[in-house]
Amino acid sequence: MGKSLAYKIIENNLLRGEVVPGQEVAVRVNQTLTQDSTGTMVYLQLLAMDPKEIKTDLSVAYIDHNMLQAGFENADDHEFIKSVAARYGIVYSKPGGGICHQVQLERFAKPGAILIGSDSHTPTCGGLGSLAIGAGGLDVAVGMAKGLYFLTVPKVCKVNLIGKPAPFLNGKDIILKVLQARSVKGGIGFILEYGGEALKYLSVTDRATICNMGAELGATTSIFPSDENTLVYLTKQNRAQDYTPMSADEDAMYDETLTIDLSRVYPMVAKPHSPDNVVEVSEVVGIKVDQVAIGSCTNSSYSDMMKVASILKGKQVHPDVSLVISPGSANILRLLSENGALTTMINAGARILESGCGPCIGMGQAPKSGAVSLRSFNRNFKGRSGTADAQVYLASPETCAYSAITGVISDPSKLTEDLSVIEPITYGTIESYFVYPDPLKLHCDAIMGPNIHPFPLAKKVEGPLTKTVLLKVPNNITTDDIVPSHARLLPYRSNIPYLAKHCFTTVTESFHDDAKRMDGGFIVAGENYGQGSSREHAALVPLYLGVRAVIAKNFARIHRANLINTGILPLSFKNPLDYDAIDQDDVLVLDDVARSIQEDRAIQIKNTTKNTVFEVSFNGSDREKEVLLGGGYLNYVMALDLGDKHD
Ligand code: MIC
Ligand code: SF4
Repeated sequence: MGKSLAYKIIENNLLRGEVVPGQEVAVRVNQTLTQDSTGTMVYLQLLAMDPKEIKTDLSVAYIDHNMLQAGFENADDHEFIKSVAARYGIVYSKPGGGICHQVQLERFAKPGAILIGSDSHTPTCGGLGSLAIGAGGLDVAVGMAKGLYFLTVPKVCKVNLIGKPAPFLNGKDIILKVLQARSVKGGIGFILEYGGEALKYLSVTDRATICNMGAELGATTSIFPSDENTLVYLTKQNRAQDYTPMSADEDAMYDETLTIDLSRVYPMVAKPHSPDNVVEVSEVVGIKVDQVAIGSCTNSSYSDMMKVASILKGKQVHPDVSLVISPGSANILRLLSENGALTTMINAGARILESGCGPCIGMGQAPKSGAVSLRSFNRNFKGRSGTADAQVYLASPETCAYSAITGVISDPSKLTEDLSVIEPITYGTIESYFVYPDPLKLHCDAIMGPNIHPFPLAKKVEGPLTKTVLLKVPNNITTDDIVPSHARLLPYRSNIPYLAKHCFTTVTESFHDDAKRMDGGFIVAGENYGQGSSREHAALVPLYLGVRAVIAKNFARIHRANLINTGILPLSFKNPLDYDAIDQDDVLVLDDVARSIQEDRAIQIKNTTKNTVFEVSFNGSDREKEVLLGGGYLNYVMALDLGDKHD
């Protein structure tokens, strides 16, 4: 029986286990990437393991998130990451070089390779056929130190693309259409594998946009086969030698199929405050916009920027709109400056930002109070822009650029300009933002400025546990809710006590004080708890505040792994209706918890406030049980015997 592309890549890199959905396997990690806001933790953990050398073919440490240097903190983080990169032979991408996913796509990603990144949008490189997976920081540190990654084998959904897309259509419209069909929970437990007769119409960068926002569906990753379009892209990046044609077998079996007719997809927009709150742009045309932001790892490619320039050519940004543009990499910025597109943007009145995440993670450009901000980004969670009451809409760069001129949300299918982009024969490269490993610096010391603090250590799961429900939250709580991120907080990603003061502040102001007063406790949650970012701070901060278990209807994949890695129990209701019968401040007793986990039994929970009993389960692999019972992943991994399959 034929195999999907995703399963072929897993099998090619299999170290342990069987490729059966729901089973945990260990795979060889070919490449890793980190970015700076998760990177400080990753590299503190790598230092704790202190391997002689890294085991990947290539690891890259990007600086792209914490670019504002309002104080010494971010610069300290950059220096720390740079020094650890030198110590272990990791490529360092300096601030200004570009957004990790865009640069990885341009310079390093390879068809068929397994890439693990400490950022939830790592799947972007699925656009050229890598199996690229977002993971918690410790998983990425282990990927570098031990060359392996543990993965619960997902099911595979084939997304069958048919029909010819209209010229105004962007990969963004296609993935928003998928989000509309499947919701932010719709990809959980799946890899989305794209195929079908319409593949030929999609460039690698459109494919990358689609894979990028697969993260918003909760999918483990998304992947496209590598074909002629991939070869064209790699050739233009001067690395045709990295091309390998890879695809699913003709008779591949899939667990599900979703067909999308691209000839019937129109410009789409996600309304506040969730990426799946999607409608056609035509339904919201005319809403006044205050800010337009174009860029991010979703839509900052050369062709996206060129389409924006075509729309802005000879026009002026509306007087009531602030337009900010951040090209995805220094190389794209260079190309735009050489071919005059940058001049076009400046003439139109755009504010040009350096190549980085910028406003996407609230690193500057917070909109005014109550503003409507239209963004070509991937997340519009409440408050993420840095302005609590801003209304953030997500759309394609074409929709954004057109709306920036008109001052209201506008439908790019009405544009008369020719938006086709003539790509250069070669994109060329810039080496100046990379610091490559230097044999003389291997084993050098890490430079730890005062902003670098140690991380809290996981606790062993022991019972019985008697604690209070500190907080009860609804479905789809994001890691942005658990540990908010914006210009005022991002500089403290290596200062867990500081971040703890802001834990859950989008939900309640009192979580930190309640947790301290009650010496920790439990969190009760609905579905898809911990969706969004990969930040393991959303587990480390609750760990620091004494949270011992999260009892939820179900969990987002990366966050669940982060909870286990830090020794916090992710427990699922046996009967989801029991969620309704618990309130904040109830006291719960978890009996015999360690033994129940060991023996795969349901865990009995007594609600002593309500005088009721209900059951939860852990549902984890043997390894995950060992990690929890042994005091976290770092302990586990330090004692790991790699066996003879791993060289
Ligand atoms: C995001 O887009 O939410 C981030 C910021 O890139 C995060 C990583 C982080 O929190 O540092 C992500 O997507 O994983
Ligand atoms: Fe950066 Fe935004 Fe992409 Fe996250 S989603 S990596 S913050 S550009």
